[in-house]
Amino acid sequence: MGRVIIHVDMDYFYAAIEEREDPSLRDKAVVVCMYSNRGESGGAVSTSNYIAREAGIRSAMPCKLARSKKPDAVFLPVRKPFYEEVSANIMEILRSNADTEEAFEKISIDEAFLEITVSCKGDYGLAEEIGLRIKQEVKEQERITCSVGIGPNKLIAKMASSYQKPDGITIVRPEDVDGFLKPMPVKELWGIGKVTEEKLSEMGINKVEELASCDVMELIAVFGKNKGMWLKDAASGIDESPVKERTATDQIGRMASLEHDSRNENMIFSLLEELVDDVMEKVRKRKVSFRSVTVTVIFSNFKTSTKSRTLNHAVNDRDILIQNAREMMKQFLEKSEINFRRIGVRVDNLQENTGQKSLFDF
Ligand code: TTP
Ligand code: CA
Repeated sequence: MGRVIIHVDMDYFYAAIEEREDPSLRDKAVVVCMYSNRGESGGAVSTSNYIAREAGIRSAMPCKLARSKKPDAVFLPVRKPFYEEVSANIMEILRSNADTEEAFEKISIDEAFLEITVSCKGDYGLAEEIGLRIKQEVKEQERITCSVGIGPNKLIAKMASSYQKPDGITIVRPEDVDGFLKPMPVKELWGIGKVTEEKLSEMGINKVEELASCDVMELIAVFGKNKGMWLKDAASGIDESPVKERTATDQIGRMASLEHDSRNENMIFSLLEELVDDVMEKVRKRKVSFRSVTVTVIFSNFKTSTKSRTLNHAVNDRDILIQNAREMMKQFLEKSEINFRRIGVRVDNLQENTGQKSLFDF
């Protein structure tokens, strides 16, 4: 049975989060800017929503230029730590849809691969259902949209997810790979940069179809063995690289909904214990320790809040986790009168275990 891989890419991620937080932005052009120490006049565009893109605004463009293209756009500063919280929640939703905990690979703040070969039994109809379910879960739980690509390997899944954006889903079955790839310009192949594109163009190769039929020896002569073979494979839709977690520097987290929206301390703390147990099971399985603990609450009005603590040193101790998580949860309960809808707990700053088991070893 061939593999079935999903790639998920959030739509206009930073700007989408800002729209979610302030619904009055929804029909306006929104530009998220990374300001430099020279203030508003320096700085580049991180991203913008699709209304702003229609005015020609692009990532990495100077904010000043963006402002001249669309003076009535709303310009907001980047809030990276907040976007990272949202990202972590989304990654947990995605990971929970993969075949196993390990069949998951985050590749950036808003993109990940997951393997679903076993869950869909190799059937692309079932795979599409899983893709739609993921889109729905992300929309319901985080209220932002994503685009999904499904294919027989990472290369095809990645390219499929950008085929229909925003809020799209594109399925490329093994028998459709050739038809999908061949008409594309070579620069659309995931992994081909500007320099490679130019070198290929000098060789008279502009379309994927031309690259696929090129003699591999000719490619090796220009690009070297590894790259030459990779180009030939990629153009033929071949990619055997596994979906694999990259490092332990990630985080481990769990979120779940309460039985019903509530501020009942017993109900909240008992769910928190379950989440902590799930997190600890994974911490042990991955043989890591953690240095920060984060608690997230999604309120019944869908507002999301998080609190984090950094510990003196890395531990893998359930008691320390539950104690910190409970304390932060208590602060949420004291501060807010709104019912809780979902809660989450997460550990970050992971380190490989070096032998010590708990705080007592320090
Ligand atoms: P992308 O996935 O490249 O872009 P996007 O999610 O904003 O839009 P799309 O709908 O086309 O996928 O990048 C993800 C986030 O990374 C983006 O929201 C902001 C950030 N980013 C930068 O800060 N600078 C950049 O130059 C780019 C490309 C992205
Ligand atoms: Ca994106």
